[in-house]
Amino acid sequence: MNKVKKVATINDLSGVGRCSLTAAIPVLSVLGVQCCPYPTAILSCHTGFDNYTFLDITNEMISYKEAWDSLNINFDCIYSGFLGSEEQIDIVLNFVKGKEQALVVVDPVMGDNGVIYNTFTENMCSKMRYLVSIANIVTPNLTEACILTGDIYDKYNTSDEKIIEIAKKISDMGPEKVIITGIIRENKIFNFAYDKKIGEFFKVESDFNHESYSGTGDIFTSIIIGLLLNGHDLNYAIKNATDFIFKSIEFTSKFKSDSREGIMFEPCLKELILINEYKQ
Ligand code: PXL
Repeated sequence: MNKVKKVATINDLSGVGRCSLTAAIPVLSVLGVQCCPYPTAILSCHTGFDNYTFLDITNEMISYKEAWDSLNINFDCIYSGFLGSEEQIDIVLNFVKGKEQALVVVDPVMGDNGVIYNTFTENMCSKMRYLVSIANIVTPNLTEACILTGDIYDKYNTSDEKIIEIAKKISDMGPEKVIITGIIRENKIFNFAYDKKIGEFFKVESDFNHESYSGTGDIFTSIIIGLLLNGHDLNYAIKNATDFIFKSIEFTSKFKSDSREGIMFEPCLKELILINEYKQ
């Protein structure tokens, strides 16, 4: 076990838009966890912008893994996010093999608001279902949860019963902890969690200002990972990740910013230090 926990963070590097690695690196670092980037692609901005460059680095990922494996680096956690091709999902599956000690967290980045990202094919969705099945923790939004289970995305039917049913279906695929993020009900937004081991289901709510910012899912999952690796429980992690995002949105909304630029979380990062230090 590492004194400072190590997270192999498989995600893209997007120059503008505060998502993926540019969210994971600062958040994990401030939580006292080492973020070891395993990049999947390099983009000038994330894909929500009208113009961006996209350098796929699938081939580099293979030699990157081989070099890491040859050094027997001991990761406490493997965290995967945006994956650009079927081959990249296979590379992640291969990377996880033989690292049974690592907590495997999969954010199945596939779509949002009922729409699948146009880089995501049906074959990639099937492979993603397999990757989810070998994860310990998954953090889909409702769109992604429905893609995983085959349920129809219906933003008007997000009753607790429906979300519990979907979370349990995902959990039956394999993961012990399923967190479904960003369920909107009028002026509130909820994150739901189901923990199969203790049979517990809970939800955390926060105010919703009807503005959707990029990258909040990546910040959320990074906070959950940092807090869990430091020994906090899931309920505490979700409550504080939700509050942190709410406070960052509150700050961001004071300015006329482009929501694709993400939330201005930088001035709020210091709060994560206090949240992390607090032990009941
Ligand atoms: O935050 C999800 C995400 C990550 N990486 C890239 C994206 C997106 C969402 O659009 O485009 C490149």
